[in-house]
Amino acid sequence: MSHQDLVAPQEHAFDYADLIITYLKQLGIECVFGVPGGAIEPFINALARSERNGGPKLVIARHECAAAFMADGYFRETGKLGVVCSTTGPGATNLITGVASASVDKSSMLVITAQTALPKFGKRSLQDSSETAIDTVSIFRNCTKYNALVSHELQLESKLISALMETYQAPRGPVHISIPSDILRMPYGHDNPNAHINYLMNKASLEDTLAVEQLIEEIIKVNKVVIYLGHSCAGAYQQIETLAETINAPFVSGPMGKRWVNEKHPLYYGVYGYAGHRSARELFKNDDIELILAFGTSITETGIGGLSSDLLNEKLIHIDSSVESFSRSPMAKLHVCGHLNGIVNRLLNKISQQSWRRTWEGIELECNKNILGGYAELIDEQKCISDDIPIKPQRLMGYLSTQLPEDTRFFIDAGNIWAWATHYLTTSNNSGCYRIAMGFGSMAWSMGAVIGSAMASPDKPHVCLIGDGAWQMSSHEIGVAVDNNLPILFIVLNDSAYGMVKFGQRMSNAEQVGWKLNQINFALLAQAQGADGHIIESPKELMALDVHAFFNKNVPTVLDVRIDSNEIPPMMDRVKSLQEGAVFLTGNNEIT
Ligand SMILES: Cc1ncc(C[n+]2csc(CCOP(=O)(O)OP(=O)(O)O)c2C)c(N)n1
Repeated sequence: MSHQDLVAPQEHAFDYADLIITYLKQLGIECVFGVPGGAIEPFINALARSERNGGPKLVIARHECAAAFMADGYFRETGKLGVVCSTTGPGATNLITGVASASVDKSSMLVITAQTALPKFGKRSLQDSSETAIDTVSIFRNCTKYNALVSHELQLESKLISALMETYQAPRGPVHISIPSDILRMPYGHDNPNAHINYLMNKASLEDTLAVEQLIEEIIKVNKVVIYLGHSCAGAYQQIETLAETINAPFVSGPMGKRWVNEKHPLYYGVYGYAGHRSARELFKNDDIELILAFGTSITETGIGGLSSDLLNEKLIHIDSSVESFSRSPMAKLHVCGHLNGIVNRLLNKISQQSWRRTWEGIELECNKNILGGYAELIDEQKCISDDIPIKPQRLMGYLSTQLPEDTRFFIDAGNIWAWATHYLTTSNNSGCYRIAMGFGSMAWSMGAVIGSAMASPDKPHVCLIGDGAWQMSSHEIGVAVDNNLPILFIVLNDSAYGMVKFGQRMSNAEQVGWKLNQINFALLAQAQGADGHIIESPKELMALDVHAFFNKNVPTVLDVRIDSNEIPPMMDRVKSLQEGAVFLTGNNEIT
């Protein structure tokens, strides 16, 4: 909001909308993302009052779906809570894709939608969203952990607290409360909330101690262990790495777990699953493996779900902080529920007491350093340093892997960039700075998410990698980055196509239809939107960029990179799975 917008209209009694914001303030939330108008206005007014007093402020998105993606990005950066709001009817329905994405990817998010005023329920007022109209509460049911209509003002506080508690507990996910506009503006009666909820930040750490003991017994019996890291390994990597080193266990990750690992660690064999590495696949073909320890995974199609059930049946131990994900691994020999850090620490204590020596002696476990400094085996790795024009996407990944600061926050959109980044983008940062949304797989996720993250940490380098199709779905959101002086670097992989669709159709011998897009000058478009923009046509132009200068500006930059549209991304798994309607992948993503 600008300063003119923040002039106080009149004296105001503390109302229920103010109460919600007081709770958000307790949780240290700085931003609420949304689009104003209609029935949500009492909440928007409360946010204006809050911003004047140094509390959470409104960040205005251009579309509610992007606002939800922003809230997801804010959560991923801060680990706190993403908050998004919308008006009734179309505002709420526009949110759905963003909330569904957060649900599948397990992001903490509070979704506040306005509801029709109580006396107008069912009277077909404009944007009626009550249960006899376009019932927005039912629409959110399948993509939220907690979902409630506040039908009396005295319910609001307890329903809000229930929602906040739910979203902070594993498995994380969005919660929704639908609040009639008349309740939002009702006076609360006093100026302070009834509860202090900071303790919600301390997650409960329940641990299945019996299963942990069994886990220790299983590990004591064997020598050859492989470790797999999934999406939910936040904060546990250092201990898992120490465990791997202590027992000399090679480790792999899923495409989303990649963000928790140091890819330049010699025991790291790369990504298993979508667009993964031959080194990781070969590792699992080793008959001598005795145990697979899978940490923080929901056993998804794009990750370890692709392993043959034989291997999983006999050898899998599934360790996660939520029992919910065990329903995906009925074949496991053991389920261990608890805080990953705590479990690994107990294992390490036990192992050091026994001074174990683990060995893979006699087994070929060859992994050489690749051209980007990692140990995963890359397809055609020379392309990562190719000077060919047009620019090879592999070359762009090589550039990003070697030229950007280690703490760069990468946001990867859906499209071919999923495969390019999964396979080639190589970093040693293991603190979750590589961000991808592969659960729901919505195009344009990265555009909102990078903005939400940069709102939380504007001084950290932020890069969004996105195809030209997804960019056209969401490029208007760049206005939010311009308004907020965010120096985000947007890199558009311009191939004038829905490239993933193009290659998917080709690889599966289907009709070649609907993938062509018109050639657009995205640099010019960016300039028209108040950002900086450049077209990049050769590796030489890429290398000449002063990328650090981009991060020190007060506007975003768009690089319209004209990539070689004939390069085939390593995505054969996805094609096979779509063809077969398979639940699990084959684990073989080589293009044949
Ligand atoms: C919201 C949404 N609509 C459709 C899809 C299906 N889809 C996946 S990738 C893709 C094409 C992406 O094209 P682009 O953004 O240009 O990236 P490219 O694959 O060319 O690199 C489509 C249409 C999707 N994942 N999400």
